[in-house]
Amino acid sequence: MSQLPSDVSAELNPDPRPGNRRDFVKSAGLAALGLATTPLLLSSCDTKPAPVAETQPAAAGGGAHGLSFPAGFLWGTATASYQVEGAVNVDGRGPSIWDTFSHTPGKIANNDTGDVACDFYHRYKEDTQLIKSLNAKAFRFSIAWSRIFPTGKGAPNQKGLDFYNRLVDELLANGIQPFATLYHWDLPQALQDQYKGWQGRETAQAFGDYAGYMAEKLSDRVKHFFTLNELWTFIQLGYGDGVFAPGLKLPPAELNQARHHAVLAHGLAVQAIRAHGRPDTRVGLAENIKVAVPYIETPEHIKAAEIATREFNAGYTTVILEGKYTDTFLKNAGANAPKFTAEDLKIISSPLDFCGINIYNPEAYVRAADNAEGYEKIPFAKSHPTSTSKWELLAPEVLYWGARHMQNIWKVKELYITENGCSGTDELTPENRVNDTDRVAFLRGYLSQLQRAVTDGAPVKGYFYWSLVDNFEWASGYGIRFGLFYMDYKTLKRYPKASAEYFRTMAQQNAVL
Ligand code: GBH
Repeated sequence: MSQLPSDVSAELNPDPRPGNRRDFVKSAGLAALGLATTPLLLSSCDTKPAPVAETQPAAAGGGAHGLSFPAGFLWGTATASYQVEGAVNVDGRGPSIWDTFSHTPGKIANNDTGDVACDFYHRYKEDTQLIKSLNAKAFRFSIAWSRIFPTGKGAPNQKGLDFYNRLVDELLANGIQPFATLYHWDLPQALQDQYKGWQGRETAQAFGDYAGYMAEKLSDRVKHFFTLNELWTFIQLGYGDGVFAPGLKLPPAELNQARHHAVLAHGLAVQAIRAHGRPDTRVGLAENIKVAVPYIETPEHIKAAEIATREFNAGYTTVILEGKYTDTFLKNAGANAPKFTAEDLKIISSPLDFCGINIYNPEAYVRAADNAEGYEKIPFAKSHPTSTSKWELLAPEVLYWGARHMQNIWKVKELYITENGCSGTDELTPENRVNDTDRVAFLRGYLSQLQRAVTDGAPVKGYFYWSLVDNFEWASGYGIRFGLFYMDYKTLKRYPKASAEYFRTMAQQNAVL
């Protein structure tokens, strides 16, 4: 058991019941579901088998002590640079599009900015102890490109690199594996100014160079890299809807081209990481795959959900894993389709070692339909429950189907849930407690479904809860809280929520409890 940091230990039960690690336990009666599906396509994700412990055969047990995960299942939490670091003018960091956007009045709730955020830049040691207190053995963080290359390219900034060196060393010294994301939306402002950001192919090129540099510098210690986080989100909301940085509302042809440059950047980064990283460096992506959930788990609806999922992700995961845009995608785009070469598609679909999926809510419930598409969406009920984030329609089974679709549609051999989490009202009591029963219920429900997916053979090797600590929630500012630890933004003190104790017990026992 890891030690709790002294200032928070009083908040957590210091002596949860002893570990009861068991191997893989079948959740009886559920294993048959979803197995009737046929793989549609070959994937580029399966070329390098993972050196990860094999799932153990079923052992005795189940029931009283919860639903177990296989031995070696990785429990972690996640954050992103702009959301937690603060220290925006420190040690030579260049400005990013999120500095510009958050400082534009009216763009962010309450006009909040990431100037201070959680001050993770200075408190990463304290936060490493929080991670350790959760019994988490992995931490997913992102690197601020403009700390390394203040203008996106050119001469690297040693002081920026040194911060990530210190962070990685601190994590490793505490038995926590670093999983590094190279881009979580904080594009160097200079690249936005010079090339119109992702509208310019040059930005993709610069990203490849930066990725190669990071692999060269960190891959002696960082073994897992993610290229870009959630291409859908930063392209659609940043360049299409204008609600995220850089706040553009591009017409379809230009939006499609920007999206193409982002997937190209992913491929160039994969190649650069292979070229410059140590031979055992492993690379994947972290995409918020749009999941179609079969509204009844019968073969025909499951099939419909697979068809729908492949189309929902046509401009992102599908082209990355298949090396082509789907016919429907190109037909719908018509004259606005992106311009690309066969060579681009080869780069975009460079083989990956694993896939990360960020999953919160389904894109849609679907059913089989006798139409050209082969599926139809069932609109969400107005009363469908959400978290305090109104977009977060709650449906624990989305975690099951996200994992199963990756396995069945694209034959992915190694998967991580790179984000999953729940926002809540999170009030601090006079005793400094946060009774986030909603988040505990969320974790129990979603992780039960994840355990079912693993039991049914989905190759999920780990789970990263979003987020370690409340942080800058983009356009929603600090009003929306996702953390296992509560942030008092006035004092920058962190307090464990009830969900932190819940998580640490699950991580310790490797089971849903
Ligand atoms: C993730 O996105 C992000 O990777 C992470 O940085 C973020 O903090 C976390 O989720 C929680 O939101 O502003 O109403 O237009 C999850 C997918 C896509 C969900 C964008 C919120 C914005 C809705 N997100 N969406 S809105």
